[in-house]
Amino acid sequence: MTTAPLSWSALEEMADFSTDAVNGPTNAQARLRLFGQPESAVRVTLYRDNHAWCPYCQKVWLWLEEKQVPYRIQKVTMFCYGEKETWYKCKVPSGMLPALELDGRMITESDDILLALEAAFGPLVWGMNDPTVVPLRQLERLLFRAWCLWLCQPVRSQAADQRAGDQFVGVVQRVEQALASTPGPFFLSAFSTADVVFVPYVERMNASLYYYKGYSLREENPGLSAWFDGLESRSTYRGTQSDFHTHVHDLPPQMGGCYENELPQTKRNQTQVDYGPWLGLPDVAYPEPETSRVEALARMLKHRDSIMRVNPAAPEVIDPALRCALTYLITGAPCVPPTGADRGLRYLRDRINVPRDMSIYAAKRLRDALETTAALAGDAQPDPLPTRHRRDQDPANFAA
Ligand SMILES: N[C@@H](CCC(=O)N[C@@H](CS)C(=O)NCC(=O)O)C(=O)O
Repeated sequence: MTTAPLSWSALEEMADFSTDAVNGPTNAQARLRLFGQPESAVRVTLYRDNHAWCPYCQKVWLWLEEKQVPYRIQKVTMFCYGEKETWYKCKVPSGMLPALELDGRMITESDDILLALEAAFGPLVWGMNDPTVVPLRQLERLLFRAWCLWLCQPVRSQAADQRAGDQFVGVVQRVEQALASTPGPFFLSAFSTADVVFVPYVERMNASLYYYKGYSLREENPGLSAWFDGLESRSTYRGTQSDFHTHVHDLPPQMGGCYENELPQTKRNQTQVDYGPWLGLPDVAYPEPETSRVEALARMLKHRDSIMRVNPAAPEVIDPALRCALTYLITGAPCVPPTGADRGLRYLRDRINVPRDMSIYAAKRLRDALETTAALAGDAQPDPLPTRHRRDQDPANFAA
């Protein structure tokens, strides 16, 4: 049975979702984090990317959240998304992120930032220069280089791709040994700086190798699988966690290209990441919270004007079409959108960004609602996402 789209005000009434961005769980929307302390306690400003995507920013972000150091957040545009803010170039002429102001002193380079934070607030269990952490930091860089060699070199032949993959898996075996050599799921006997250092790129490796190489890092390696599960037991990590779709389409401009192989598994993985079903992908394993749909609804309603303004479909098409998708999202009743809405709904499906816009399960539910509703109108797909830049995501179009 199909239904008529709910009005915006009826949808508003159903969007009963609120969180405390300042003192509640880790989230990508906050501009201030206090952890229950007074604002006068703030000594730190983190300059990070608008898209909550930059891996080096995630490292510092997670550290601050774990240590519960009160801080402000200033968001800056990355080059491939749009124009870098002039005020930021005055502070950091290279425009690079992250940067951190600590007691009025500007620091760049994520490792130097963590060292400065450790000096001011103490280490996250074991510090960056601890003799147990240093070899793990070196192993992380080794893994990073093997990943780049596999992912970011044009595929000359399947044999060459296989060799680069074998080399990467060889380094993964060393990571597995490191994880197996301590009790618990983490790199040392408790969650620490060592884990924070691995998080950003291992999360991006998991996504990109699944999509471009047909290789499931999380599923094929028991130590890393347990490590991801351990991370997901922490609300700090969940707040910074992205999904496969976001990563695989954000990485190419940042990395100068990601190159797929021709394995049938790669094609299957790409189909699932791009067209669904999104539930069941190995980008998350903790149980879905009951609030995922209502969270997606609330986030959509907050930004609906900008979302509709940048959509390629005409306003008189995308307005009811979006209400149809949100009606399905929140009631489960299919709602047929106007003719011609399929492309516009899928344009949005491709641009939900985790965790910038919402958490991972909320995004999966919303992608599903958009795709299910689009399919009732037709099979038109939007243009493929750009791979050399992401100016379709220019934050200037979404400024409050
Ligand atoms: N070595 C630096 C690397 C930082 C870096 O590469 N940042 C990238 C983003 S991930 C950046 O700011 N690029 C400029 C831009 O995209 O605007 C660090 O550890 O902080």
